[in-house]
Parts: sequence; structure tokens; C-alpha cells
Amino acid sequence: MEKRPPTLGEFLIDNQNSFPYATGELSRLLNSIRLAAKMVNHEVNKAGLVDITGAVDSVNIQGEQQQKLDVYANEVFTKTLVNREIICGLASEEEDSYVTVPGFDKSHRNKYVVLIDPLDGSSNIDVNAPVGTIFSIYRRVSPVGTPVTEEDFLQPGNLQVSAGYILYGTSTIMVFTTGNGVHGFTLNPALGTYILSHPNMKIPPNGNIYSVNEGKYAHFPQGVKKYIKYCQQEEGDRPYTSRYIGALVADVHRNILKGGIFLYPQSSQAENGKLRLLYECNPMAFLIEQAGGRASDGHRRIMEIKPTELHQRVPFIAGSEEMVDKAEEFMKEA
Ligand code: P6P
Repeated sequence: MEKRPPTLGEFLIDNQNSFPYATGELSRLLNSIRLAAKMVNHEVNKAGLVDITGAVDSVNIQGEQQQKLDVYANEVFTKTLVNREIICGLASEEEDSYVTVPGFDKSHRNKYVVLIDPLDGSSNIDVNAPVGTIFSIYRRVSPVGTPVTEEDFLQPGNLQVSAGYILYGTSTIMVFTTGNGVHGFTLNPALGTYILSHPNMKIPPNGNIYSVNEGKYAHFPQGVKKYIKYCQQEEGDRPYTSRYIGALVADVHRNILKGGIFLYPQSSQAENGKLRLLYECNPMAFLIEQAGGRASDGHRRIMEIKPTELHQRVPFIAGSEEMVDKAEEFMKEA
């Protein structure tokens, strides 16, 4: 009889020994993210039916109007991760600073810190378009048994132990890596379990989808403008198809499956672009590189950038290797 695909829980048990520093903590950590994602998914799926869509009268540290689901998702992930006493600290895009997990005797003995964008693309909520959660996990650098420090969060992306996203789309999928490839688990809502649906995801080395907010074209640097015009020229497999969902998780997930490039460049309006290095670019870069693609800021590999502040923004050019190579050629010119 053909063996059914494993659930996420079974996968974590079966692969426990391949996780870095296999002590069971990482498995428990990924399991707590799985639970929080189910809770957020439940609310996202009924957003149109209950009073949970729309904005609250608060603005987050990014200066962005918070949506009700933003606040809810942040609370769910923060409480689930802190209450399980698995981590020593947490940083969220929605929080001004990092959160030290209370309970000196226990939490400070934990080895991992988590950085999270609880609900990426939240402006899509009210129009029933896809949204996502992005997470990034590091091993602390400060001594175990002491309170977590900012340095624990300001680590370059190449030190990530794990990273992943949950895409709340036409179905809900959790995609993550622990440095041994990228695997996708689709939620079976009837059973409440995530089933391995996309084992060992690989991004095609080339593709014909480019993803950029062309409404900002006038503000892009010359090299970016030239690359966009290159994408639109009739030659070979071009013009490419333009696809832009307005939620990083959805655009990146599509590009990993089909091949493509995503660009959020710097501009005259935003000299470092919009996307956050720690909560969005590093985890996505880890996943894309593990899937065989590339992620740069147009000049440097994203995962080699040494962060200087928690909410730092960087330009983000990522996806199929040959497409990122070509885009960087144009960006070198001007
Ligand atoms: P713009 C969502 O706010 C987000 O952080 C990403 O998910 C998305 O790719 C990007 O911003 C969209 O930004 O400026 O094109 O609306």
C-alpha cells in the first residue's frame, strides 16, 4: 500500500536528527509556529464575516496603519512563542523593540530567538487577497542563562538556523527550511493537519515572470528602469509576464514554483527600499537560496549584510538565478 505523505509533525520527528543542534527545541519551536499559524488562518479565513477586517487607530513602528488582523496575528504568534518557553527572545515587525521572554530561570536557558512578520501584506485583507506570515530563527549569540540582547537579533542572514513562511491563500501552506532544502506543507482544514505537499522545492534557474510595483517606475534608479524595459522588450521569451500581488509571501511563493524575479528596489522616495532586512528579506533569501535561487540588494548577497538596526530596510532583488544575474548586470551600469 502506498505510504501517505507525512504530516508536518511526522516530518519533524523523522528529520529531527538533520536539524542543526538537534536538541528537540527547534522541532518544538516549529510546532508552536504551526499552531499559531492555524489560529491565524482561522481568523483570516473568516475575515469578511466578523468585525476583524479593517484598520485600528494605531500605527506600528514602521509608520504603517495597523490592520485588526495585524494586531491579532502579532498577539497570537507572540503569546504562542513566549508561552511555550522555547525561545529566549522575540522580535516582531509590529513591535517597537525585541521582547525578552519572562521567567529568568527558564527562558534565559533557551537557545533560540525568533524574528517575525506576523501578517505580511495585510493591506490585502480587506480585498480578500493573499496574506502571509514570515519567520526567521537564529541561535542566540549571548551567553545561555543571561537575558537576550539586541545582538542576538542583529545577526547576518547566513547564520539563520531556520526560516519559513505561511501563505494564507486559496489554501494555506507552510513552507520552511532548516538548511536541508525547502519543504511545503498544505493545511487540510478538515483535519487541522499540515500535509507534505511540496517536498524539496526548487526554483527554476530561469523564468518569465517579473514582479515589481511599476507604479514607482519614475522613482527607480536608471539601472532598474533599464532592467524593467528589458523585461518588456519583444525578444526570445520576452516580454515577460508581469505579476505583482502586493504580498511578498505570495509573490515569492509563485516565483519559487514557476520561476521568476521579485524586485523591491531603492527609489528616490525610499533610499533603502521598503522591505525589512530581518523580518522579510533574510528569511526569504534563505528559502530562495535553499531552493537554488539568488537574493541580493542589487549588489550584495542579502544574507551577508550585517544588520545595524532591528527595523532596517534593504533593497530586495530575488528569485531565479539567471534572472537575478541579468538584473544585477543592469544595476551595475548605473
Ligand atoms: P508596495 C506588504 O506591505 C509589503 O511589505 C510586502 O508584503 C509587499 O511585497 C510590499 O510591501 C508591497 O509594497 O509599496 O508595492 O505596496
